[in-house]
Parts: sequence; C-alpha cells; structure tokens
Amino acid sequence: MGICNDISDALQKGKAKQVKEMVQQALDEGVAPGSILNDGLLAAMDIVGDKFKNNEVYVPEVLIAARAMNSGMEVLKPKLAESGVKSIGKVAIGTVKGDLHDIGKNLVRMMFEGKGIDVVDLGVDVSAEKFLEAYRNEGVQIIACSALLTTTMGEMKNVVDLFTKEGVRDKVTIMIGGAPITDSYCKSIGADIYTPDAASAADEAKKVLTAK
Ligand code: B1M
Repeated sequence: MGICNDISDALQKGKAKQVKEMVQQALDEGVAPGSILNDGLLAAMDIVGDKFKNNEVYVPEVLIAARAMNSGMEVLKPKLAESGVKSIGKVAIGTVKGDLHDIGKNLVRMMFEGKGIDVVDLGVDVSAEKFLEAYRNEGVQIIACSALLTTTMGEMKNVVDLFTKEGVRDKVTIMIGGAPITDSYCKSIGADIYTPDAASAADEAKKVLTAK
C-alpha cells in the first residue's frame, strides 16, 4: 500500500506534521484505518524499535519518532474507534515508589503504544497499592514497573508480594526493567518478565497479550 509506506518512511524520520497530513490524506482516499495503523504507523515503530535494540538509533530518535506516531494517532484514533479496530490489550506502567526517573518509562510506554497496546500511565513514585488499584479498576493484563535506583528496586518485590497477598498474582503478568534490574533479580522476586530495553519490553508484552 503506497501511502502506508510513505507514512512509515515519514514516521521513521520523525516528521510529525507530514505524518499527520498523510494519515488524513490516506483516510480521505478511503484507506482502511486498520491498514494505516498496521502498515503505516505500527510498521514504522517496529523498525525504529529494532534499530534502537541494535544501537542503530538512540533515545532522541525514538522520542522524535514516537512524537510523530502520536500526531498521526490524533487523526486516526477516532476513526479506529468507529471502525471497531481494537487494541491488542492493556498495560499499566509506572516508575516505582520513591523513584522519579521517567525517561526510560516513557520510552517503554511509547514502544507499547507502537505495538497497538493501550497504556495506563501511572507516572512516577507509584506505590504497590496504586499498581493494584490500576489492575482492579482498569482491567489491565500486564503491570509494568520501572526503577532506576538500587534503593527503589526493592519496591518491585512489594508489588509482586501485594498481588500475591490479594490473591490475584496469577491473573496478571508483571514485567520489570530499568538500569539496575537483571533477569536474576526478576526471578528472585517472582516477577514474570525482565527486559533490558524498551523495544524488547514491547515485543514481550505483545507476545503475552496475543497469546491470551
Ligand atoms: Co538520577 N540517578 N538521580 N536523575 N539519573 C541515575 C539513575 C544514576 C545511575 C546516576 C549516577 O549516579 N551515575 C544514579 C543511581 C545510582 C544507583 O541507584 N545505583 C542516580 C541518582 C543517585 C539520582 C538521585 C538520588 C540523585 C540525588 O538527588 N542525589 C536522584 C533520585 C531522585 C528520585 O528518583 N527520587 C536523581 C534524580 C535525577 C534527575 C531528576 C535529575 C533526572 C531524572 C529526570 C527524569 O527522569 N525525568 C536523573 C537522570 C536523568 C539520571 C541519569 C543521568 C539518566 C537516566 C535516564 O533517563 N537514562 C542516570 C545516569 C545514567 O543512566 N547515565 C541517573 C535514559 C533512559 C532511556 O534509560 O531509564 O535506564 P533508562 O531506561 C532504559 C532501560 O533501563 C529500560 O528501557 C530504557 C531503554 O530502552 N527500561 C525498562 C526502563 N524501564 C523499563 C521497564 C521495563 C523494561 C525496560 O519493563 C517494564
């Protein structure tokens, strides 16, 4: 689909205004909203995510591409809702209690959105209770916790423990990440998935959501 490839190219270059205009043009030409999403916006974010994983592009390029995706989504979102295109699932993300770092968390959120996942962003300094509340009130299938400090990573264990105590641990997938986090830490606290970067987090979340 020509115009979807053009949208994808513009998005990869971070051209927000152009992406927005081309999404509108594609809609005017009668291209299905789902095709614009999958073959244009999401295809482009997949490519950006892969390049980020391979260190071919860095944080600023990803942020610029994500901004371009958001401007395309502004136009597309109402049409997707009308045409009944559903997201693949819902995630609640936050930086854990005591921790105010949000650049990595925001990147993970953008990569999730780039996979067609709905995201409830709880922000920073998020307590275990707030994660639980989001699970109960928002119907999320995944809880995603970010931590940047060795002094706050222990909060992730509190999240796992609270879900266990409340008897809902097996109802939700708990993903963790951030600079001090490792796979062995993930296993030691009983979380489900550790990923080292935002693109891998989105890949793993998609696997979980599409397997359900
Ligand atoms: Co702070 N800070 N900081 N800081 N800060 C670090 C993390 C630190 C390593 C710096 C250092 O000393 N060398 C150090 C932590 C040391 C430690 O605990 N071992 C540190 C410290 C000590 C502190 C303060 C305590 C400093 C002080 O006040 N004395 C304080 C703490 C405040 C608090 O949180 N309560 C503090 C404050 C700040 C600022 C506010 C100034 C600012 C944050 C601004 C913001 O986020 N809005 C800041 C910054 C910017 C940093 C550094 C320089 C950069 C962090 C960053 O954004 N990296 C950092 C040093 C460094 O890393 N060079 C540092 C870019 C970002 C894209 O990477 O977040 O790692 P990152 O995300 C990655 C992966 O980790 C992963 O994906 C991303 C990439 O794809 N990822 C996930 C992240 N979350 C994930 C979740 C997943 C999966 C993957 O699944 C759910």
